[in-house]
Amino acid sequence: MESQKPNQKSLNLESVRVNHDSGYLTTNQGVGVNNTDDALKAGKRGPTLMEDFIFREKITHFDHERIPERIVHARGSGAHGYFQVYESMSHLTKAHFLSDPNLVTPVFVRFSTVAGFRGSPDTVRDVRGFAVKFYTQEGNYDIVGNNMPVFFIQDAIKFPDLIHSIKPEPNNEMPQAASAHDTFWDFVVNTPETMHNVMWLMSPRAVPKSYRTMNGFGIHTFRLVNAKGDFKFVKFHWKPILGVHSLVWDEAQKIAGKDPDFNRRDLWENIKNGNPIEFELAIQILDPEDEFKFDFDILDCTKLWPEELIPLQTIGKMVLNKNVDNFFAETEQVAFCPANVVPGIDFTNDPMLQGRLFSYLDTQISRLGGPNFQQIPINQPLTKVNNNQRDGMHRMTIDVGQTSYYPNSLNCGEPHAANDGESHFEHYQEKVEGHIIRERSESFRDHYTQPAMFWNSMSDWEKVHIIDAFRFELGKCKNKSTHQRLVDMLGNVDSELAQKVAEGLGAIPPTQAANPTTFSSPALSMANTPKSPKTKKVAILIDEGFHKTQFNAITTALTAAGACFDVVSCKLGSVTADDNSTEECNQTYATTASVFYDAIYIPGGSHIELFRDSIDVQGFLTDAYNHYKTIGLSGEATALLCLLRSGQDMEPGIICGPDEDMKSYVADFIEALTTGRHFQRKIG
Ligand code: HDE
Repeated sequence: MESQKPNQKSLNLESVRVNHDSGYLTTNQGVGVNNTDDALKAGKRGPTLMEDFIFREKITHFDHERIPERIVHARGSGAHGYFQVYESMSHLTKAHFLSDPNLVTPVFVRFSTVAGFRGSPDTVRDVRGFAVKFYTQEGNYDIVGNNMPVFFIQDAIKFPDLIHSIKPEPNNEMPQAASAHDTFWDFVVNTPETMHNVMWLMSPRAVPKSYRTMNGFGIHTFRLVNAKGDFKFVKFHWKPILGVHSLVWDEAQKIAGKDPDFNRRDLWENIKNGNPIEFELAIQILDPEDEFKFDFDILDCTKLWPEELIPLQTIGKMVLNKNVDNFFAETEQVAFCPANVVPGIDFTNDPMLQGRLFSYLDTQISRLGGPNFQQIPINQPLTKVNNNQRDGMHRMTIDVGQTSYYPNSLNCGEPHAANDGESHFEHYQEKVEGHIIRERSESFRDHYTQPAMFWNSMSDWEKVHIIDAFRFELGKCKNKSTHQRLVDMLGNVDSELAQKVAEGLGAIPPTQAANPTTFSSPALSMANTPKSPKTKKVAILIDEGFHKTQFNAITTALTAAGACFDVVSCKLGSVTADDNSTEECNQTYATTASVFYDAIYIPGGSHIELFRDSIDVQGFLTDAYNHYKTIGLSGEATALLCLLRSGQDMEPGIICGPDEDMKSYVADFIEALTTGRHFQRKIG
């Protein structure tokens, strides 16, 4: 059930929604059509006639159904919702939507991957886009962010090179949606400023479990300006209430084949089922006097602000609660732009941000076919658009009147320049001076301290993931000199990391390894993220003769904990339990797999005899085990322990039992499910 907050101001999409559930077919001119299956011909087997305007119109429209996909972030999924600030932030900003806790601001969010084409799988190793459009009462405001707090390069002029290197190679258009190829890593080893974002890209953050469980970051340093004209530097963060959770690499690869829409489906179904998708907005604030206080430049977007130095303040919440009606009209046609700001929020001189302020408007003009894309319903602000811009491709409004210029007398000077009492944007009057120069600031030169801090902050399992990822990615590169150069680069980050990657690649470990810092930031590790059983999904494997009481105990507990489950068997339909009652199976071994679940549970019963020799059950158990997931075996099902690599050993996340009434068994299972993955388990 999709819900809407009672006083949620809705977007103006209602007037353009068209239901096609009744009535007769027509052409685009509204002329009725009684046959849409046969073209007009001279004789039943004769040539098709040019005069068939019905045929020509239908085919012509079809021929032009596609628009250019986004050059980056082509693959995305969107949802509607709302944002509300917890307390007035008017001491920091004059933005209305951040000043009034009673104000409910509609939002549209688009999550995306970066490198893949529009039809590429969701679970590839990549940065994720996290773009939010706030339809505020003072105009549209966009935070066009990513799920990692830093970026690969420091100057926007390098962006085409970065993207050309990561996209499929131009001679053979391979590989799709992957950084694991020669050109990307060739760019990396020639561009040391990429090191920090590359560390994040090799970490589990690059394979989020769902769009609901990843962070968002505005990345750049922005400015908040209050009514008095005072400003503070600010960084924006989105924090998922359910915590930040990722896939493991083997799982991500399997899902990419079995369900390329995995993240999109998860978002869609959770909204459809009425599960709140919640992110808190948090900010880091820096006084202008502290601009030069740190060993990094706050205008350098390859650096983050450690939370331990500049703490996060949580200021509001965003809830996504409505799916789109039409993917193309909303998710595909939405146009984000970092230059979309409202009074009270302003830019800084970050050279990446400055470049982006140009690029997005420019790209929309070719992607959406002209300068009027703001008039597409999903892009329209709630406020009245009032100016003298006219005409152009696909103009939707009929602009009435004789004048389309300012100043004018013929229209009594209207529309007029906003007065002091009327909401309007004024740029912060920063004093700037300098020589015209094509150079990078000295303060942008350190490329290794923060990657080292990131590495120091990782838990053991995150470190293993990172080492394996480097070995995988570079292992896919044919050019051996790239291997060595990357290992040498890693030597500037951490000697152990460089050593282990070198081992995997058959490269020479760097002779001079330097660890530039011992500083670590616990906030950067996913090990410290909130954990919850809510919306987690369990596969319950059953067959004829399963133990109904045990089944009921688990399903009741899962529902109470806000988790959900699929009942999986070798065929769809009902399966008879030991008490002769029946249970409906909604998935089979052909339609689903362990990789789609957070845990599996097998109740006891006579079906265990069948399960011992079942390749399907064994497959489920092996994958769940190797992906560190909770495995629940009760009653006779404990005999299946022998199918696990560990044999009879009790290991973390393997819940065997039960006690008489399943009470403590069920509690243990839910606790293990809440924990998530059991990385202490030894695999391999
Ligand atoms: Fe983008 N980026 N970008 N980017 N970006 C686009 O705009 C660009 C950068 C981000 O769901 C494009 O509408 C340049 C950083 C997201 O529709 C394009 C530079 C961050 C999305 C573009 C960057 C982002 C885009 C392509 C270097 C994180 C998808 C289609 C200065 C803060 C938004 C489009 C959506 C999309 C340019 C770097 C995030 C070409 C030149 C840094 C989430 O305009």
